[in-house]
Amino acid sequence: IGATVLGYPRIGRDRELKRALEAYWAGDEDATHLHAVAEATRIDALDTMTAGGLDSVPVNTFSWYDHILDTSVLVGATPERFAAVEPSGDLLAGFDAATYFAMARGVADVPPLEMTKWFDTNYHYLVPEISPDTVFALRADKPLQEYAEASARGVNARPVVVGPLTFLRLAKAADGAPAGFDPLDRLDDLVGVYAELLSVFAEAGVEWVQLDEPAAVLDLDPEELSRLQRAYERLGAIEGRPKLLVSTYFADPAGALPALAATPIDAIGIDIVRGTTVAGVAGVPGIADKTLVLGAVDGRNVWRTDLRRRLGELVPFLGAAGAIAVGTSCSLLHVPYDVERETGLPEGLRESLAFADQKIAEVVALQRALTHGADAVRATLDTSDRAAAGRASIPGVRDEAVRQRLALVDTEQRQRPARAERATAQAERFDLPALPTTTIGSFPQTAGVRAARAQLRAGTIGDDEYVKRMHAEIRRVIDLQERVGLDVLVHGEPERNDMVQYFAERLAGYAATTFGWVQSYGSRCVRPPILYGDVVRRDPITVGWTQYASACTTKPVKGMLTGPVTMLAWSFVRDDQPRSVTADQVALALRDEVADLEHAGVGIVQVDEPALRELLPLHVRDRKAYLSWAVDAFRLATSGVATSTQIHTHLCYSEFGDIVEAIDGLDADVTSIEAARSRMEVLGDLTARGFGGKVGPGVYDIHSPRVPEVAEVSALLTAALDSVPVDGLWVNPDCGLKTRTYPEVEAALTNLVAAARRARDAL
Ligand code: THG
Ligand code: ZN
Repeated sequence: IGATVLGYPRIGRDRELKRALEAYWAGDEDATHLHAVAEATRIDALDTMTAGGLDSVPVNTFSWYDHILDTSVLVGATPERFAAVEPSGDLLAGFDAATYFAMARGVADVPPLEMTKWFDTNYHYLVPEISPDTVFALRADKPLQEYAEASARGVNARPVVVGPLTFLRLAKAADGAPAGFDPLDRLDDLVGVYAELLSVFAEAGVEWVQLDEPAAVLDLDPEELSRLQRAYERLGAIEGRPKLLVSTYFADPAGALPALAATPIDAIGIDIVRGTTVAGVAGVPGIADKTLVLGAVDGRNVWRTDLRRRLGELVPFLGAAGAIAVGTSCSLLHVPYDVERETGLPEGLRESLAFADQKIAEVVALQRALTHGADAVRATLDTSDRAAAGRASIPGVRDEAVRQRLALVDTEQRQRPARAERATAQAERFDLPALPTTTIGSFPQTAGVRAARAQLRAGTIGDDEYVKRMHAEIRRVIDLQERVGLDVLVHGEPERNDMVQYFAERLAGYAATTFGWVQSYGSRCVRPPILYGDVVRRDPITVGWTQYASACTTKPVKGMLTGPVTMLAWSFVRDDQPRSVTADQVALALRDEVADLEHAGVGIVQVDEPALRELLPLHVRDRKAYLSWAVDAFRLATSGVATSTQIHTHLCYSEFGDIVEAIDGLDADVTSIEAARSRMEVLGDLTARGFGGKVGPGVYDIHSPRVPEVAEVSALLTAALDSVPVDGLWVNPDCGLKTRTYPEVEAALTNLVAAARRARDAL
């Protein structure tokens, strides 16, 4: 295989594909335009990877929306309800475009596939739905077309497809499947389709195929491991098949390695950035006959690889395997395209970074060094040495004051008085009714608000005008909340676009990129900031806005902050110190912000941790340590306040099974969670495990434009009161209201308050 990457960005260097998709969906452009833009991003990827010197180039890593959705299409697992979608007549590699995008986004009466996070990344995939009756059938047009497109350009192309174990492991049982049905029960049937796919590839002249099996790194049980082994024994046995690379990534695949090595596949991909060493590989029966594609260049982060050090880690593998090839740790989907364009970074930082294009060069250099010796790439290694040595002296990487402060932090600074004591003091202070009503923080982002931010950035309006417009919006949000009768108000966050970006731009130690977009889902992208140095908050960030809102009302206004774990999860984080230290630095900055809010008279502060669960390690054995530092950082941020100051937190999901104790450990006074879609089932989980704080289970599903009726909200409140004592229950929507419209929000909140009042009257 030689030098390779496991995948490449696909949204376009200037998000061309995003714009083309949105124009197509809006009906402003036709399919011809979408196809032209899609082709241009694929050709750019092929040309860049080829010119960069890769020996083997991945294809079928493009997607119009999501590569797991593409796999559902590939194997014929389109749920039946999409048969009701009116075909558009436009085709995406032979598949109807309207049906494809309905699976992604839904249409009236046909809900889309569920979306969830891809392992521990910030990428979201569309969950396949599998039932005992799913009729798998191969539809290989897309990978074949992309292979042909690359081959026609003389590219040594390697089709990449999500493997059968991962596909089924990430799938959910379709509605109506019998209780106890596990999508993995269909593995044998599905492998039949993959067998056919391999034959089709062979006919097309494909030499190597990459089957992605990140699920192989999970803690699989013996039954799952033997299913994995059987699947690859079968695929490996196919006569005349292309060579097979099974790539694992995101964690150490130790558990699955013997199963994979025992099969006739040709190569195994291993992510050595996440810690697999030669000791974990050498001696595994069968491994000496395999090619190992070693993920030596980090596909999840943006730091330049210390090539000499990494080379030292690669060399010992030469004796352990049949052959070794150098790759990225995972697809480059998770990093931006090109750091050379980032001319606005702090002094010295760019030289320490590598985005996708730079990572291609790193892989090529490592492969050359392995094949021809370090001298063959001496100049490259020297440059890498200088960058590695220079990183510590980038201005802002070290701030001695922060380090000293952190060194003096003791457990008392992470500890508040007992919950009961706080509850009493807070009840006296706030005089709230039973079942208090509030929102999660953000209100609709109007065109006016977005225009004001853009104009401030462009310099067409000044600070005074900007503040005036934001104040007008805050006043309108406060008026709306008073009108509908909410009890605890918010300022609505008109000044924030992406909350992580907003705080990062105001904290030393963080840098923002200009073109560093990364796909989050479909056409949606984020621009993760780069946390490169010690984190320092120089001035208050949110106090002015919250104070203004407080002055507009006699009701309590809640301050809104983003927690330390989320500030890490949605950024590219320095890898030169443990994340726990970095999280504590962010926590200290937040602690100061919380203190300033408190001094300004803000008695309720919400610190959101929507990403707490996302960073949960894939191996169960690593989870305790993670949750311990994550909880500690939150507590450091929030424990500096008076007993009568009320701390809220918000978590954006409803599956708490693994982390209830940790959520309890955050020790917030009030925790709001998603619950409407699961009809409050999640509360059983919480209370069964002795969750201590007050809870605000969402009673309004903000992910849908539907306005819930009073009776619906009432029913949810009644269900909630089955598990939560009446003095422990808050009433709020599921999540922020940023993506909704004002008419929807006002109607929904009016009904929410009406339902809360009815429930109070009935007490
Ligand atoms: N911020 C960050 N990461 C996130 C979320 C977030 N990850 C999880 C979840 N929320 C992802 N959700 C979204 C929702 C909307 C958008 C991106 C991720 C989005 N992005 C704009 C777009 O693509 O048009 C660009 C935003 C911008 O201009 O900055 O709409 O909230 N960090
Ligand atoms: Zn949320």
